[in-house]
Amino acid sequence: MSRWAGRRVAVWGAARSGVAAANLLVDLGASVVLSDNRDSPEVEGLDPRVELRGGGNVLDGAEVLVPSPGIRPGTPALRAAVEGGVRLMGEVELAASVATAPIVAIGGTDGKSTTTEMIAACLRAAGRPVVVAGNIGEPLSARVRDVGPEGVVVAEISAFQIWSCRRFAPQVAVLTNIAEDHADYFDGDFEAYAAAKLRLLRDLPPGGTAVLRAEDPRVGPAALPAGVRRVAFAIHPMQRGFGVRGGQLTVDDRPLMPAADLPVMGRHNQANALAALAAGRALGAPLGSMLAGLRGYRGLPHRMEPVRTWRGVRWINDSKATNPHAAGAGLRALDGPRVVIAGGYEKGISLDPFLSALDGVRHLIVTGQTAARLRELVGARVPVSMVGDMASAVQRAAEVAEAGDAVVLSPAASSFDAYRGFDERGDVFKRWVGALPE
Ligand code: UMA
Repeated sequence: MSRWAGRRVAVWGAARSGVAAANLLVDLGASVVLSDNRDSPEVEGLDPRVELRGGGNVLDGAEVLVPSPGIRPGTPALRAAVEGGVRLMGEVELAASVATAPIVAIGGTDGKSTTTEMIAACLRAAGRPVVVAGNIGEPLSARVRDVGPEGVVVAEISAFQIWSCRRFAPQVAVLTNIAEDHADYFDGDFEAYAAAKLRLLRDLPPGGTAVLRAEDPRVGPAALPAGVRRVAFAIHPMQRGFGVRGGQLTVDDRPLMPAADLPVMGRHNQANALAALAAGRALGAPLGSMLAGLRGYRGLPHRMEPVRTWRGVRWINDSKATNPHAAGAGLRALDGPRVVIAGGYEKGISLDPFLSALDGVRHLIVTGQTAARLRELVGARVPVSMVGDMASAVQRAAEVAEAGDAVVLSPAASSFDAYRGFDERGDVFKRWVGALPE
């Protein structure tokens, strides 16, 4: 009998994660109440055995509480529930507890989704059945049982998903870096955010592997549990682990393939590819097959995505650059003069990693909540235009760009000031770029 049989569980947040967790729990025999702050939550695909409540989050006698990632650790109702003795369980922890395939978990601030997709490409090229889930899109609880022990679950894990886990033990954990982001979610406490990121390593089992970005001052030297293998990667020469020397991706300083063979641009993507190779090797995939997988990798939408060449100007959509660090990495991946469209939701974090990547930029167009702050900080270094929306931003970029330039949507901010998510923002950008008259 399942350990959930007859147990009462509350799931908070009736969006994708909450619905998937509730469905999995009733399947395992639990009695589940799913609740949401919205008065009448509209949910799709909910198992009829789940009790759905609107107008606030409830426990209703539950001994375990599964909060959605969108619910912050400081939420008063959640604090009160924990103080009252309820046991917290993360949605990804619940999912992992029923997995029969090994899990590779990808965390860190930047490059998670691309690394996740690259790992999947490497493993598929090696003939392994793969499920990709987690923060990248479909909740882990919805997909974790779609693959058996011969396959691999490749899970992108955000800080929002991991803080609520008591135990989350993937076979392989990858940490890309830890940079400033999401200060608002953790009540302005960067150390709490960094700790949530490092939390991914805490429960690795003996025989498990941690794949760690060597250049990152927190990630490189991170403490590991006993018996866990440490594999380093970096975009500089590495005697041990995965590195780059003389334009070649290397393992233990032996050349593997020219970095230029990667179909996606930028040094940050070299780092993502090295992490993917390290993770795949830890799961037994042969390097040769994985290199073929990387050569065939086509990249994700909204990440330095080429949109159109218009009158000799290349338009690039990097809407996924939702923090200054990711935006800076994308801009550094380009050569030559360019026009940048930036701005978005104000998270109150330092914009320096973005500002330091503006060398050689011909014109900066700012919009959204962070527009005024960006304009003030840039000062006289780069000509700046301030505009009200994406349509005007694309229009202004078309006026100032010259043949040979690249125009990049590089927000350096989340999209929530004007859009439902980075994908909607990127789609709106692409639509306006597509509408520019020949
Ligand atoms: N709600 C309550 N009580 C509260 C607060 C919110 O009931 O106190 C309700 C809201 O009314 C809403 C629901 O909770 O109905 C929100 O749930 P959610 O925001 O967790 O939404 P999901 O659809 O479950 O999406 C989550 C992730 N969302 C967040 O982390 C904010 C998705 O990541 C993830 O893809 C999905 O699970 C599947 O795993 C998105 C994201 O923005 C892409 N992630 C951040 C990022 O990448 O930067 C971390």
